[in-house]
Amino acid sequence: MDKLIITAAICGAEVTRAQTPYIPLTPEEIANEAFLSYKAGASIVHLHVRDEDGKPTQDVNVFKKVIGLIREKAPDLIIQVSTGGAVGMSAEERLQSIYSGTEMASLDTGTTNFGDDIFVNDMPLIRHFASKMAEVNVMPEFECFELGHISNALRVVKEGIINGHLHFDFVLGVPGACPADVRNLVRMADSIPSDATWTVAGIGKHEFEMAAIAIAIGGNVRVGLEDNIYISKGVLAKSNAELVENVVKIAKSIGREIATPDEARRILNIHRN
Ligand code: KMH
Ligand code: ZN
Repeated sequence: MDKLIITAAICGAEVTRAQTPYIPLTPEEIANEAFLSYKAGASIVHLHVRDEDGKPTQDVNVFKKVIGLIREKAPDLIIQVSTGGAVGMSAEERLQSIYSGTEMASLDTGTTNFGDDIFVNDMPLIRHFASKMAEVNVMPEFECFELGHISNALRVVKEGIINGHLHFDFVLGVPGACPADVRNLVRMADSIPSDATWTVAGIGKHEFEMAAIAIAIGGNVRVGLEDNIYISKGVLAKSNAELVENVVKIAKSIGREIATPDEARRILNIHRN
């Protein structure tokens, strides 16, 4: 089995200070959380950013600022910006983040219910985002909230828009989308090409259960305050690093080693810009 790639999803677009006082919002707070997660064992950070009021933004200048701050402290950490942004943002607004000097970006490969909202990712949008990422040499991570989203990702590959190594993130447990269940995870992992890699983001209380299964069967893991704000039942995580540390503990307990950022680059066949 390859070493374990841990992604830390630092703040997301939806989590508020009312839900947890530990959610980082300013560029400095986000960069510091990214650094602490890296020290704890994360090799990738999945980044959203916020504006001065703490609201989600896809402003490329804010991404550049945060990425600059992260690189001062953790120059080798792999940055993966979100192109999902927040529900209701326009496609062009969402896509700005790929022009920030990032190595990777999320590419959401299907429309889904997202709580009470609809997160829109139709095929023209998916193709457009994929081709723009290819143009600037940004590696996509296919975010799949449903089994059918894997088929959409494979369509853009078949159409020749995306080439190279394929990496998937199965986001399981979003209200309105595919539940976080071991059979669903295994079915999705069995549905991607045999030379592709995958990670799982279990949402809410499913975060560590999904992580443990992925660690055991050769997948990779995403954790972070974007996906889950609790370290255990009713106890808020004080930082993203605490969530990462817990994944490292589970991995070590069953003998799976943790990848450094450069080892993750080799596994994912990423070439730095
Ligand atoms: N905030 C969600 C609506 C991504 O980063 O690509 C979308 C999201 C997915 O977080
Ligand atoms: Zn995200």
